[in-house]
Amino acid sequence: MKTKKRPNILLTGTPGVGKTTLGKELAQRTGLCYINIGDLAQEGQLYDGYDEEYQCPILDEDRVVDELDEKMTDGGVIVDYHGCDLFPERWFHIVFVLRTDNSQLFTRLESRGYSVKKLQDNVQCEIFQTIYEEAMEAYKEEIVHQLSSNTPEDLEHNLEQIVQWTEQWIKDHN
Ligand code: DAT
Repeated sequence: MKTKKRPNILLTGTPGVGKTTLGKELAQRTGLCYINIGDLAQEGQLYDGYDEEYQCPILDEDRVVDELDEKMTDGGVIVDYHGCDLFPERWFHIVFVLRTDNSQLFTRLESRGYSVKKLQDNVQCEIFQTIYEEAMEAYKEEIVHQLSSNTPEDLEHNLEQIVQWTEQWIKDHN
């Protein structure tokens, strides 16, 4: 029996913009598989050294890509990560860059107990739209979309839009 073709979706953006919240609910509503790259790296210890400045392990990007490649080729995966140029371009059918207003993002990250430096760096990353630009360079511009992620209403709206897009993609490709 041939299984249905399903799309791969990348959710990216600065830490705290709401990728995990959106991704998990999206997986519930679409039946796609949610993968958080941070958790995957932690579970498999897919690290290559330690960043003293940020006090965190450095992701071994090649091993992350190797680990996921087969699953991504099968399709039906939602990937959540605060970066996007480490993945093969062919993996994704659509890329969403979540965006949050600075003051709102600051409050969310503060409640995570981030250090002052990490807080400032992340809010700056959002101000300079670093991840959006990374996505526009790494993928075809027409598959990259920005989503406002400030309020619960934004979350619901984004969910509805992406569920609809996913259903349409499945219809069109099967
Ligand atoms: P990320 O995975 O991008 O780091 P998250 O999903 O963990 O972000 O969300 C960070 C916090 O913000 C968390 O407390 C939930 C909240 N949040 C997420 N999306 C939101 C939205 N659209 N409106 C209000 N709060 C939101």
